[in-house]
Amino acid sequence: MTTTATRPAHSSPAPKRRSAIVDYLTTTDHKKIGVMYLFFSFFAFFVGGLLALGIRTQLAAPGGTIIKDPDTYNQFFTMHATAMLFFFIIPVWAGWGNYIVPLQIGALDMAFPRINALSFWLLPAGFITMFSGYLVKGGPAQAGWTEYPPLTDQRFLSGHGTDLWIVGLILVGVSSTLGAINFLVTIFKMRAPGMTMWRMPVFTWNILVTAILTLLALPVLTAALIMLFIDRNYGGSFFDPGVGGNAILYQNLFWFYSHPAVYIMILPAFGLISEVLPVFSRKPLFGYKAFVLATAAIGALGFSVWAHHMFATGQVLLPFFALMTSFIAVPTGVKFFNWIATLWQGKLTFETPMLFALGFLTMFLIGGINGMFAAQPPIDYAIHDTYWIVAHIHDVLFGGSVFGVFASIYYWYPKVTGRMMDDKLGKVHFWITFVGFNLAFFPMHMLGLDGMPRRIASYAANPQWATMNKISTLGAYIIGISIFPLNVAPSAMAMRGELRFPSTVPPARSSNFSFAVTLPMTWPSTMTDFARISAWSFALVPTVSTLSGRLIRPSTLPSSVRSSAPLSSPLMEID
Ligand code: HEM
Ligand SMILES: [Cu+2]
Repeated sequence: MTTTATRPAHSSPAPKRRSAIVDYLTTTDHKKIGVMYLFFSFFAFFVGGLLALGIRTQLAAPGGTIIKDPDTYNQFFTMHATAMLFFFIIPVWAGWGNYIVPLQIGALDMAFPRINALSFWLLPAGFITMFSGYLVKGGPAQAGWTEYPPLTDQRFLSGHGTDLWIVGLILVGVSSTLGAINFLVTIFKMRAPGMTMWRMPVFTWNILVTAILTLLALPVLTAALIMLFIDRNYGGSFFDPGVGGNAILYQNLFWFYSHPAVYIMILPAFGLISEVLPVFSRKPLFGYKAFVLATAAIGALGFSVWAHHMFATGQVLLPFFALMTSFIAVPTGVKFFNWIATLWQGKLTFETPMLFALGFLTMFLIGGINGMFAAQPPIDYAIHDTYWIVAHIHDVLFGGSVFGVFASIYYWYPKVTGRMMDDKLGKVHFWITFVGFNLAFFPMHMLGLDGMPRRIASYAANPQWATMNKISTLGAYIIGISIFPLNVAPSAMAMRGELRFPSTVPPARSSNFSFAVTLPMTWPSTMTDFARISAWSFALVPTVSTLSGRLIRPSTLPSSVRSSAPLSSPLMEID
């Protein structure tokens, strides 16, 4: 690497006294932008969660309970999935990527800080656009998060909710594209001297592959959305077979993005889990290179399997897409071996991030296996559009991505705030979530096998369906309750005001360079301290010399680290 730019000590601007709000609204600092992404995505998680509880309440008993009009139900599951996928899971990882990647590679900030701020602000804009559908005649989008034509044809959905959904998603797409470019340039061009590609932490690697997927796949979705918009509003006929169009074309375009998008949602979680397991096993990650290559392989193969979502259309080459889908299990299996071998004979401790990481391993495994069933066309013909698919989606997205998100919150909270989250409450949070999750989603396998279709607002009085649905709804409420300890933990800690530096907390055992820099972004008690946080993370560009136990010249560390971590040797070793 030839990045040699150093920052003259005097260039740090004299801190102006600004209110924290103004500071955040105008910031281009990757850490603050990262924090805003996190807050925004948890807000969307909350909205999506409320809609989920509405869905589950409705399905608690045959015939439906609260929603009288099926259109309202359709809007619920459409906006639930939309909030969860596009405004929670994808942005939450962009948030951590923003915060963590520059720190992990020793970059001063993201490559294009202002574009970075724009990427963030496009998200609330997209959210408001889509959800303003609730204010227009006919309500918001309601044809499912896939918005397939002909369901979305003007003849069936003439209100503007669908159009607002399309425009909102295009805004989100612009946000993701700009974000991906920013990550790529930052990672390729701004690594500290000595931070070769093969020394990059695994989380950064996963963000890199995610960014490549985004950049290659997203234009196809954008094209499909624009075509759909033209069909609906300007008399286009791309997808209308009645006038020479092709409805299946939309599905091809949609899934050409949306299958890779499932890796956009899960790869960062893979990266995070690979940071957490070594720390709480006291061992380095087993097979770093194999892990990175498997990530790349998943990314590449991810482009050849989109049509497994379309088996039942009868319009795709079944053996090819079934085979390619089964191939993806191979690099995914490699990762599982990496993780298990990392745990093997380690000195395991079970703090909250580790519990969520182990929850991830077990639940994502189930999601991988029930996905393999769906990948076999003869089986898929039977379970397509049943609750089996809903079980599968949630096993991978909730049991996988969301468990990863929770692990990341407990793991990196001290990095962001300088404080630990309450581990006892964290454990309570984990166990309630784990039990609620399995109650909510496991019965859906049985419902699916028993033929209960997804996307229905009510069902006939079938005793077995009724029982399974009751259990599932109970589980959903337990998940809802489990969120409380998570909310209580930060405030409880803030009140106790216990400030611990990363050198005394588990993350410091990470081989990870980012923990060499303390930047407690303390809040809420000391909101005004924001102004005092320097604009850039590193006082000088650090030098990195090995993969694990990275050696960093102490003179380059901020004084807060130097004073809190006694240095016995001229070089500080982090392992
Ligand atoms: C509180 C936890 C959750 C519960 C109880 C829940 C419940 C449900 C239910 C019952 C459906 C099926 C609706 C239907 O087909 O009629 C559904 C659909 C869906 N959910 Fe969730 N969900 C939860 C969390 C999540 C999360 C965290 C994600 C993603 C990160 C997610 C993504 C989806 C998707 C993509 C669909 C498919 C919607 C469609 O068929 O168009 N859900 N959810
Ligand atoms: Cu797929």
